[in-house]
Amino acid sequence: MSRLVLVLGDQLTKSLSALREARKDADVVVMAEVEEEAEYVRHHPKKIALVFAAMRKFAATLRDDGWDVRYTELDDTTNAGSIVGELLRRAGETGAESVLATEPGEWRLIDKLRYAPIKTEVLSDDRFIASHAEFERWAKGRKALRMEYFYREIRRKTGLMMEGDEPAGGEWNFDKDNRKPPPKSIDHDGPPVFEPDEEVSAVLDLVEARFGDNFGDLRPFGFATTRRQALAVLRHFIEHALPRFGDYQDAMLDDHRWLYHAVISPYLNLGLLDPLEVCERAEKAWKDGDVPINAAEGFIRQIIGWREYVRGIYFLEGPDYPKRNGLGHDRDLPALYWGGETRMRCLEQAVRQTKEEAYAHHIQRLMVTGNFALLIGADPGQVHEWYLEVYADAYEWVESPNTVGMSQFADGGVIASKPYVSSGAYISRMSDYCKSCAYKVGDKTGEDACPFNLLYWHFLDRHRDRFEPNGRMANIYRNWDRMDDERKRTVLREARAFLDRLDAGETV
Ligand code: FAD
Ligand code: DLZ
Ligand code: SF4
Repeated sequence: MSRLVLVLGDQLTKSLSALREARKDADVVVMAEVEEEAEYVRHHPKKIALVFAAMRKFAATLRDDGWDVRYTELDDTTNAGSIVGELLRRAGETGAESVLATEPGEWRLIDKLRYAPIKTEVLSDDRFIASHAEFERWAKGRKALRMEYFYREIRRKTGLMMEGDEPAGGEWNFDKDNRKPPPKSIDHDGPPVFEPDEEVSAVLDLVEARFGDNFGDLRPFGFATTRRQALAVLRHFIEHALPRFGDYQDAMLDDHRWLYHAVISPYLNLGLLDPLEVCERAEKAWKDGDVPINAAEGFIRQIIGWREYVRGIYFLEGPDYPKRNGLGHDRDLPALYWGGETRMRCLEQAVRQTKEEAYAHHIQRLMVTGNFALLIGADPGQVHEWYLEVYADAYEWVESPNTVGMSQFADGGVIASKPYVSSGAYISRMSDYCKSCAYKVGDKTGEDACPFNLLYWHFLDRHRDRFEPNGRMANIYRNWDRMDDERKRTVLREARAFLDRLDAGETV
């Protein structure tokens, strides 16, 4: 009896556990573009186009390999509209009585498969370095689940950048050499751009017709849509950008949106690139003497450290995680997040880039859009939905720990030991945004004062009970207490006035 082998839109890997387990001569692969996945949030049109185009091309390579692939396009008249609906329809068509699947990256879909009215075997997704069991073992009994210690375990497990039992270069982490302010000039133009071929163009037309009203520009579209193209992006990054990746990891520049970042997260998360192969190539570049140790280690840590760690947290913490609201924040996310007018240059830049590219780098996400949302007390559920919608690399397993945990502190400190908040000084140090802003980053109060300067203290003051006992924040509260009372009152009054203007829908 044949089985159906489900391959989801972010499972585009030939060595996927379900494909490894299946029999080419007997089983039938099911892939489907469905409304339920395309509409559970209002995804950026570029993200939908990337997923559909990559799915279509992956299906073709499976057919070339001899698989019987039943592929449903979104506009097919027989499309059942959901993954489970499509499985049932294909079961009727083929006579298959069971489904073989690889665990989806989201509780929502895991539940749908669990309760599907057809026998379904779900295999673990071993495209990650740490299994759920390994992460649980590591987490068990620990007071705090800090990424750094998990990362060291994974270094030992993979042997990446290790010399015997010791970390290469004598240190686990070279961040002290990273995070320099922006350089005067950038000698890298960003990732390769792929002109849409006939197949990609057909997807773009479909997405324009069906999702053209979602936030974000569909064209120009230059993402890689095949493994071969994704590998070209990786090669280009390792050769041209990795050597300077560490140095300028946190920098932000008006005229250089890519800086020295890899822009490979969309491909890693779709399954077109494998995390271990990516790290091995970076390690080789360091061993060959082409890349300094701080760059190679810093890059590898993002992937085997942060990426694996946030996935571990998502599955460890359970389905309620994205709904947490540890600080009780409830302000609506302002219109500027969807391109509404703002005088704040840093936010305007981060949102414009997001709209055009479905991409912003980590510090733009964390210290500009995330920092502002946290300071104004935005509802973390809305913030979570925004991040899930607007980035091409956004899937709940990776997006929600970064947003709800790292950025909004809404998980009560599972991920972050203190909230990622800053005044304008940090943004000014790490970017050139403030130079062309209507506000003055040097002004702490007054009409032109940078809103981050006001909101920073307002946030700390209103959450004093929660954060004062945190030893890592004691100095900050001491600084606040040292300010004279009149100045403190002015800061808080002006911050409140700013929030009132925001709530009234005025341009800020
Ligand atoms: P680089 O800076 O070149 O880093 C290399 C790789 O490391 C990335 O491709 C990515 O796979 C991995 N990586 C780096 N940081 C993280 C991290 N914190 N968590 C997981 N992987 C990481 N990343 C996503 O893949 N999907 C998301 O939906 C997502 N949402 C985020 C939301 C917020 C609020 C924040 C602060 C971060 C989020 N990140 C997310 C993490 C990070 O911003 C992106 O992985 C990174 O910007 C991708 O661009 P890049 O490939 O150029 O990364
Ligand atoms: C993101 C996405 C979109 C937009 N569309 C589809 C789709 O039509 N069919 C599909 O199989 N997968 C899609 N995906 C990816 C899924 O939403 C993803 O598998 C889950 O969110 C779990 O990570
Ligand atoms: Fe952003 Fe403030 Fe700088 Fe303007 S002055 S760009 S609002 S940090």
